[in-house]
This record gives sequence, structure tokens and C-alpha cells, in this order.
Amino acid sequence: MSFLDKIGFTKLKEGLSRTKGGLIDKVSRLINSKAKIDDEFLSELEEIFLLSDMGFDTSEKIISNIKERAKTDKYENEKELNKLVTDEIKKVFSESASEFKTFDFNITKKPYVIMIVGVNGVGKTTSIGKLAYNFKKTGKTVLIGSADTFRAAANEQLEIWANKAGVEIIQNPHSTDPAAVAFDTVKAAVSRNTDVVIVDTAGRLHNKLHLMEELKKIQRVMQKVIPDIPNEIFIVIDATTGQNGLNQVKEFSNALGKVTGIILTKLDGTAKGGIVIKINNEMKIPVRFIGVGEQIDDLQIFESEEFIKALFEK
Ligand SMILES: Nc1nc2c(ncn2[C@@H]2O[C@H](COP(=O)(O)OP(=O)(O)OP(=O)(O)O)[C@@H](O)[C@H]2O)c(=O)[nH]1
Ligand SMILES: [Mg+2]
Repeated sequence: MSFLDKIGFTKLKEGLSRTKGGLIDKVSRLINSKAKIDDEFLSELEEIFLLSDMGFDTSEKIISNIKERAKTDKYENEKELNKLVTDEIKKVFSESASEFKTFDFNITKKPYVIMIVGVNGVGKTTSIGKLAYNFKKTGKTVLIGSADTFRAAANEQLEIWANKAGVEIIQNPHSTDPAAVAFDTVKAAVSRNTDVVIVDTAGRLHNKLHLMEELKKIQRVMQKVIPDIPNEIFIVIDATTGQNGLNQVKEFSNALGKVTGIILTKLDGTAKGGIVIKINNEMKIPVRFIGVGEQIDDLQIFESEEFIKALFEK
């Protein structure tokens, strides 16, 4: 593991400290005190899972797999029991593991256009700053489009993040048409031969229908420059909002036709990390990135192995 990876891993562990203190410590304590898989153990485990926002279906699936395994697999001690339980949690993940393994991904056609959507306050703008920073670090050129024309201070906030990341931004403080700004951004990216475009959007409009119509229009208008963009639509979900996050994923993907990935933010602010496990199991859309803090380097590529390791490593 490289030096930078190590820092990343330490940050991940720090960011997940709340979930470790909640979900994971409870599981460890249960394993400590019971050391045996029986009905009581399973029902207590289920309670811990449900309290962590893992949701009923996902929780049931893991519990029943553990039950099955306990029939055939021996576990001699606490450590082995712990391994059995974490193995089963891991399995739920691997089914929809992310393919976005590095910020240094291969771009076949420039610009690679990423549209960021999500309800208000979930961390869209912040995540864009973090993404831009990470892409830039791998040597890519990045252009950010400021297509949240709804909120007055949105431009300024995005500009601060662009400066922090050291990338350029296309904005039009006088425009009230987000689609026009998105159009200008893609145009500029084509003429500058930019690698990655990231488009910020509003989280709140007068009503939800209006927001969805606006997002669709942004898509349509950008396609006048390049027909098959955006290459990615990432939806940002706040991990502290629990079950509601899943409804948001459903609503946005229904309205937009495609959502290609999830950015799960504020994992540092919740002890209920079970939402990651639930989203991975129940949505067919992969969690691509996780936000574990408010700083520019607090965005991590989501990798189930690393994630479980960070959660369970003492
Ligand atoms: N602790 C923590 N805070 C975060 C994270 N991501 C974003 N935030 C905070 O969440 C708040 C809202 O973030 P924004 O990026 O403005 O959210 P937004 O989705 O762009 O909001 P609107 O533009 O109003 O829709 C800010 O105070 C961020 O610092 C994270 O991973 N961890
Ligand atoms: Mg914003």
C-alpha cells in the first residue's frame, strides 16, 4: 500500500468512527457476550442492524445467511464468529460493487461529463469541490459548471470550491437559466479540450416537479453540444437522513431515466452506517464515493473491501 493510500485509509477510519462506535461496537459486544449463534443472538443482531438504518430486507438477508452458515461452519472462538458475521455483511456488498476504482480513470472521449443531482443541503456543491480536487490530482483538467441558478449564494460557494481545487468554473451570475450555463460549460470544455466537466444543480425549486423538469432540460440542452452526455449522473445522498435517502434515489432515477452512481455524504456524522449496506443491497445503483468530512480531501472512492476493513479493524 502506498503512502497516500495509507493516509486515505486512516482518514476513512477516522471518518467512520461514529459508525464504528455505533453499529460495529454493538456487534462486537454482542459477539463478546454471546459467543454463540442461537435465536437470541440472531434476534439481537437483527435489532442492531435495524437500528443502524440497514433496513428490514437487507437485515433479514444477512441474518438468514448467518443462520445457514452456522449449521455447517464451525467457529471455535470469538474471532472466528466475528469473521463469520463480517463475511456475511461483506457478501451483501460485493453483489453491486463499484467499478469506479480510481480517480485516475480512463477517458475515451473528452469531455467526460458528470452531472450532480440531489435534494437541497445533501452536499452536492461540496462533493463537486472534492471530486474536482481529486481528478485534478491525477493530472486531469476539470471544468465546473455552475448550473444552480436558484440559490443566490450558490455561485459564490461553488467558486470558492473551484479555487480550492485549483480548477476553472463557468458561471453566469446574471443568468436564471441553468440549462444555458450547462450548455456554455460543455461548449467551453470542447473548445478547451477539457477532460472532465462537473455540473452543479439546484436542490430545491418551487416544487419537486419543477426541479425534475429543470434537470431534464439541463440534460437535453447539454446534448445539443454532445448527444450522448452526461456520461454520469451522480445522485448525492446524505447518510444521516436514513431511509428517506432511498426514496430520493428512486425519485431521481425515475425522473431522469438514469442515475449512474451514488455519492453518500456525511458518513462521519452518523453512527448508523448501515445505510451504506442497505443502499448497496437494495438499489441496483452503486455507491461510488463517500464523504467523510467537510474538507477537500474528505471524499473517498467507495470500495466495499476497504470500507468493511475500516469499519471492523480495531
Ligand atoms: N460532516 C460532513 N459535512 C458535509 C459533507 N458533505 C457536505 N457537508 C456539509 O453539508 C452542508 C451542505 O453542503 P452543500 O455542498 O452546500 O450542499 P448542496 O447539496 O450543494 O446544497 P444546496 O445547493 O442548497 O442544494 C455544508 O455545510 C457542507 O460542509 C460530509 O461528507 N461530511
Ligand atoms: Mg449546492
